[in-house]
Amino acid sequence: MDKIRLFLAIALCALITSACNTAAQDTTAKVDQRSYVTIGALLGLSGDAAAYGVSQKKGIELAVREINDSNYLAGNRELRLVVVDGGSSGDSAAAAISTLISDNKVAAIIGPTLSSQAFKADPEAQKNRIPVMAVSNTVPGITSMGDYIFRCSLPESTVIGGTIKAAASQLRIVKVAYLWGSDDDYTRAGYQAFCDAVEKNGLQVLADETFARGDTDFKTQLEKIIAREPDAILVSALAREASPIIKQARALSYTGLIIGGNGFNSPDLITQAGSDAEGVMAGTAWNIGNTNPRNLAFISAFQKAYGVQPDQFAAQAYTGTWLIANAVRTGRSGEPGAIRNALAEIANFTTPLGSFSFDGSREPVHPSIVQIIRNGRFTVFNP
Ligand code: 1QQ
Repeated sequence: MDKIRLFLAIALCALITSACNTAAQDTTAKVDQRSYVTIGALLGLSGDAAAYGVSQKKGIELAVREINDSNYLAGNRELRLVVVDGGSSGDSAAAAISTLISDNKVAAIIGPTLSSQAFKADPEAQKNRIPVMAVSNTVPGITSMGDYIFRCSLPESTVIGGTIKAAASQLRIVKVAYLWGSDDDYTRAGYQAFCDAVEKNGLQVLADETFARGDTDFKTQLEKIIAREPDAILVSALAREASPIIKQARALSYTGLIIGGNGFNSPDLITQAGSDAEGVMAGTAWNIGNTNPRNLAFISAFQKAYGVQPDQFAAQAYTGTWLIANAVRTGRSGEPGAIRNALAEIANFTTPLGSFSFDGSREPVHPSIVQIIRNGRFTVFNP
C-alpha cells in the first residue's frame, strides 16, 4: 500500500513539475516572440540646447507610448527608447552618438538638437549605416552628410524667406539691421537666410552687428543699430541670447519690429522676455492654433500627459518618432537599412505638422507658417 502511495506521490510531483515547466516555457515563448526596435534620442538636455531638448524628449516619449499602446508596428514589435543627453556642444553630441551606436545598438537615432552638434555627430551614424532623423536641425547641408540622414525640421531658409516676405509686403518694412551670432552653425545660417530674403525683397540694410554664444550684454551693438532707425532688427540667435537681446532693445526704447528664426520658437523666450516679447515675429514649422485633427489629437494627448502645452520642438520630435514607426511598419523590419529605405518612401503622411513627405534629398516637404507673439502666446501672423 505504502509503495502504491509513494508511486502516486512521485507521479503527481512529476505531473506538477511538467505542468510548471510547460507554463514557464509558454511565458518565455511569449516574451521571445516580442521583438524590440531600439531607437536612440540624442537630445540637448543640458546647457543652451535645453530650451529645445527638454520639450523634444516629451514629444518623443509621448509618441513611443502611443505607438506601443496601439500596437502600431504590428508583428509583435515594440519600440524601445534610449534617451541620452548630448549636452549643447558638438563634442558631447559626438560622444553620445557613439554610445548609442556601439553600446545600445540602436536601429535609428532622433536628434541631435542643434545643427552644430549634427555636423559633428551624424557622420558616425552615416559611417555605421544607422538612420538619423533630425527633428530640429535647420541649417543647409544636414541631409547632404549622407543617405542615412533625414530631417523633418524645415530649413531656416524656408521659414525666414516666408517671414521676411510677409513683413515686407504686409507690414511694409523697408530698412533693416542684422544682429547675429557669428560662432554657431545655426546662427550663421540664419543670418545668410536673412541676407538672401532681404535681397530678394529689395530691402535696405542699415547695420550689421554680431555677437558670440554665451554673450549676455548686447547694448553696444543695439545702440549702433537703433541709432540708424531701422524698421526691423533681424536677429539670428538661439533662445538663450534672443531673450536678453529683445529685452535690451526695448530698454533702449526701440519700438520697431524684431524678427527671428527657428531659435525664437521656444516658450522660454516668452517667459524670459515677458511683455517685451509682444509683437516679435518668427517663422515656424508648426503653430498651436493649427486645427487639423491630427494636430488637435497631439495637443490634447500632450496636455493630458504633461499638463502643459506643446511647442514646435515637441511637435517636430513627436512627428519624427512617428515617421520612424511608420517606416518600421511599412518596411516590416526593424533593421537600420530597411528603416532607411522605408523612410525615403514616406509621402503624404498625416502628422501634427500637416501632410508630410520627404523629397528626394530626404528633406521635409510641408507648409511653413509666420507667427507673432500676442498676449504672451505664439499666434499665426494674420494681419
Ligand atoms: C539648429 C536650430 C536650433 C535653433 C534649434 C534647435 O534650428 O541648430 O539648426
